[in-house]
Amino acid sequence: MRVDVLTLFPEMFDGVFGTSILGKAQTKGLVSLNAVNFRNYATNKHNTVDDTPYGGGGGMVLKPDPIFAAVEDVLEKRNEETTTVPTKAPRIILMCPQGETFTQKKAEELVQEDHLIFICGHYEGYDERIREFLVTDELSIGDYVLTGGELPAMVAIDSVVRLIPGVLGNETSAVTDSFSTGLLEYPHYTRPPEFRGMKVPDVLLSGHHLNIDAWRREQSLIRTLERRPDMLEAAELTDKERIWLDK
Ligand code: 6GU
Repeated sequence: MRVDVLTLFPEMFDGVFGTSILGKAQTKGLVSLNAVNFRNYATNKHNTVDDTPYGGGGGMVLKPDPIFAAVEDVLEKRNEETTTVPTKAPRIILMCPQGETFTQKKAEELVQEDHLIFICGHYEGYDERIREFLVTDELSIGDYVLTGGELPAMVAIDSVVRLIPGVLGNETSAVTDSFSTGLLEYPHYTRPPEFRGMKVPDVLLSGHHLNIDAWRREQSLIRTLERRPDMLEAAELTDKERIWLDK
């Protein structure tokens, strides 16, 4: 997969793209992550990328031409670097508070793609022609306001890239973690069996794997009921489990 991020602050991505699991994923050749400064595509002599809105009113609006030019250049570069014939059109994703809320389901959809292009702004608005004629998706990460789309883009990229096969060392962890099962995770323990009088539940030390699986499932159900009852409706539960939860 290839991921390009259009931003005025490409240096914000240095740490995230170069470190830990995302850095390793690139070294392994599983993903290519690039941050592009779209100010380099400004067409006026002061390199401005925003302007006052037609019709008046406050705030500045991101101009369409630098964004379109940056996307076109990214596509040209991709075609030069790709030896195989490019097949799939990229997903062009505008990060904005008005977008669809990003979820695990959206991450699972985006990991199927070959090429993602994220657009991050710091402005009151984007020229509507960017939305109408360029982007395929508009994403927000939740109902709170941030100063720009960079942190939200990093959140989305991290959650998509970790789903690429081979990126996580332990392939079962992406399948069993919260949200993929539709339930919150059960409690985890490691050595020592007793720490300052606080004990690990006996069942986990028993070596009885059927009992351990049953305990973990029950703990997941209890935790989800207590913390996120809204998730239970969509979760895959047996009839017995639904009756047990209704009690
Ligand atoms: Cl994508 N952008 C901004 N500025 N704020 C946000 C957001 C995006 N998602 C949640 N808050």
